[in-house]
Amino acid sequence: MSDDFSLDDLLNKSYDAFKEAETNVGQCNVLVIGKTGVGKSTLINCVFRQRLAETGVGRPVTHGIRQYTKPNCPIAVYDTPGLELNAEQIKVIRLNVAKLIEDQRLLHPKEHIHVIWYCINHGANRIEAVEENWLKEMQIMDVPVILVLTQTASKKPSEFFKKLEHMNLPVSQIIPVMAEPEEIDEDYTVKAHGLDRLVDATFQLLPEVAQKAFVKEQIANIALKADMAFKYVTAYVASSAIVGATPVPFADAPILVTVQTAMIANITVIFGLPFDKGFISAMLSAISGAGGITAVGRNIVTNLIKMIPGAGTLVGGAISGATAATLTLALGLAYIEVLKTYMKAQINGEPLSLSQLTKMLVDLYKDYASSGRKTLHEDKPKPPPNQIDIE
Ligand SMILES: Nc1nc2c(ncn2[C@@H]2O[C@H](COP(=O)(O)OP(=O)(O)OP(=O)(O)O)[C@@H](O)[C@H]2O)c(=O)[nH]1
Ligand SMILES: [Mg+2]
Repeated sequence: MSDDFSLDDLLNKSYDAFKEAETNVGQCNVLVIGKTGVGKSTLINCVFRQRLAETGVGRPVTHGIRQYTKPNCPIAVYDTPGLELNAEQIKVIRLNVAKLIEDQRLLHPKEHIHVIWYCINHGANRIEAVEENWLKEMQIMDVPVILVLTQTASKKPSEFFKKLEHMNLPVSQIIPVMAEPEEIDEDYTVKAHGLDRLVDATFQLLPEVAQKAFVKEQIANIALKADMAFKYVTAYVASSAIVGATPVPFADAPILVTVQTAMIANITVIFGLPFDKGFISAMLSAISGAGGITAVGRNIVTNLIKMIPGAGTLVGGAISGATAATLTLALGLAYIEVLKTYMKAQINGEPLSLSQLTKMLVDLYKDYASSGRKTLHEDKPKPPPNQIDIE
């Protein structure tokens, strides 16, 4: 019989699992290039949670290139602030960008420049020859480039966008965005758009070493976080089923809780949330059906089983593989849904109390466990692509 955990044990375990998950996120390096004023800083700040570019002037790497990082943040953004398109300056920066890419390539794959966002202001309505040449030069450097059309008012493909598409530029994709809402006048505001697509497209281009760090730190595409977290849940469900393949004596239920703890920790990290003792305690209390008790581990499993109608009680004092898998899947899916709601509320500045969140977790868990549903809830359908979002 394995020892059971107290709430404190479980909190410590959760903390360790969280730290472990954090050390496995890798590192992602994004290089943002574009003429001064196109909106590079605005873009960086809107995509990444830590407001990287806003936190000061960054560290000059070489002439014309600055690096933005934060402690414990697995993202580094390189920016070319104040870039004018005069021949002299372009020449220097082009050389320095090429050198940066080559130098980093000599290091561990974690340190490579993984993707370039080349920004052009949509309003400029043209691409200059010097920029076109630069893009061609970048092709040789073998780093994927996304052409970002910044400050694009309309979601409808514009003439400029179509023209760029026809130019067959050496870029992976051309993505129009409006990073921040733009007030046209007191009655009209253009909504932000396109960042979720930019994040999706970037993710597809990243090597594995950079993917998790990128998904974790960006806040422009919550569905991408949920999708990645879901893949982890699937893996944990498989290991719960193995734990339960020979039915788990109920006394060993804490083993199942250990698997679930690691799963919850990984989901939390993918959502880019810090380890919050109050939040985790509240969630644990909610699913164990009580607070401040000693044998929490077993209580959690008993309670998780009790919440599945029909699963009834433990057959012969053991948990079957199927039940173990059901518990873990329902818990993982419910937790992802809670974090999705929580992040969206945070981004929109809507208050959401701890008790609302814990109630949501319990309700979703019951719903998942009893319905046998095995997928996440869809986000509300996107508006048709050609709709202009002026409100
Ligand atoms: N509303 C709105 N304004 C934007 C957007 N992008 C840029 N701007 C505005 O354009 C101006 C320049 O944007 P920055 O992000 O500072 O441009 P930058 O490319 O970082 O410029 P440098 O640092 O000089 O190279 C700012 O006043 C921004 O508010 C956007 O998506 N929406
Ligand atoms: Mg800037």
